[in-house]
Amino acid sequence: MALRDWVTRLRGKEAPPAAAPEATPEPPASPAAEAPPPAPVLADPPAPPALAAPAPPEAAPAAEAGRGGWLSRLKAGLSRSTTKLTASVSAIFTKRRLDEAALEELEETLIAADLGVAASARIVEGFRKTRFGREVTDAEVKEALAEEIAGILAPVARPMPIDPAHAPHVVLVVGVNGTGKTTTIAKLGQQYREQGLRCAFVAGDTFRAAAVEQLQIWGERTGARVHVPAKPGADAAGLAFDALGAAKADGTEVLLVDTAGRLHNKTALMDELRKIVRIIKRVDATAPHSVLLVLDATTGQNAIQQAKVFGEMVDVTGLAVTKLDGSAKGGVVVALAQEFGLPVHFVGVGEQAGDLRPFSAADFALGLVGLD
Ligand SMILES: Nc1nc2c(ncn2[C@@H]2O[C@H](COP(=O)(O)OP(=O)(O)O)[C@@H](O)[C@H]2O)c(=O)[nH]1
Ligand SMILES: [Mg+2]
Repeated sequence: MALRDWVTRLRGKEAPPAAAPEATPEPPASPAAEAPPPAPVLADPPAPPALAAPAPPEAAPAAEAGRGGWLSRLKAGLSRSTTKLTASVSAIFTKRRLDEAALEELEETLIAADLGVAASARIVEGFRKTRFGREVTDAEVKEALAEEIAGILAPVARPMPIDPAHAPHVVLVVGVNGTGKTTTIAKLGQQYREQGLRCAFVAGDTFRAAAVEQLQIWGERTGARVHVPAKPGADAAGLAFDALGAAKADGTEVLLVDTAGRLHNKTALMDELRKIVRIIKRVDATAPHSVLLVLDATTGQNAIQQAKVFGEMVDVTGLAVTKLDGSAKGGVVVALAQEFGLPVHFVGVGEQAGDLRPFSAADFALGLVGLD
């Protein structure tokens, strides 16, 4: 099948990006959405936030301009990962028969590009079945590689379902310090607000004053109520309990709960996260409705380790993979998909509010191997 055909087919098969509930109208495609003004860097709050709608969802017909911008940013972001992979592929396959030695080299290249042992073996197996013994060019290999990678990613490219009927839908955001939890919450808060949802934040990383302040500033800007600890180090579970009670009373539709990420004290962190979940359930037995694990793509195999550890602590329902801009280890997303099969809800490709995007398997696979 021609590359274009399967990309189209694949995009068609993918679930649509996380969207506002049916009752909520799409944000208007303002001209600003096509040429976004400089948006604020979330970690550096003084600049006012760009309140222009984010690029419209990929499926929307009017989305082409926004889509192009997003794609080029993803590609630019992935370029360091891409170079690592494609240089080796080109070196191995310059009009060469796809024999055992070539397959072995390919497998090593994929492992070196952080795709993980299992995914690399699966991809090479696909090559063995369909192309063994044939003479191939590096261009053909890249296309086939993109197809195999997209096949691994497609099942996990799923939006994070938000059901405001939970009143509120509670999202517990977990992950190691520095991966981008607070930033991701701020970005989500802004995006949900633009979709017309009423959001509130819980500054549950109570020991870090900067995290509390960061959320307070973003709360002011996005109109989200921010539940802050009475004093530094206050009990995060108690804070979450009070916040959920207040959210039920004031009609909040999405409650985003920040948490601590001190992995060096694993037992204490596990106790803290489990306590938050337990206490939240006293207010709403169905909560938390989403447990979003934030992973930093620049950490490569550490992200795999973190997914394991956090998976033991709490019932992670999906992933956000941040810092894909400038990571040379973007291939780790393939390893995550193969190993855990958890939905990848979002990818982060920058520090601005619009830089948190739904994950598209086809775009990511093409970007990773450097194809348009
Ligand atoms: N380049 C880039 N930086 C990011 C991204 N997501 C978060 N950051 C930055 O990573 C740093 C840590 O983020 P923060 O949200 O404070 O992490 P937390 O400790 O998990 O809450 C901040 O400087 C963020 O601006 C991303 O997708 N790309
Ligand atoms: Mg934080």
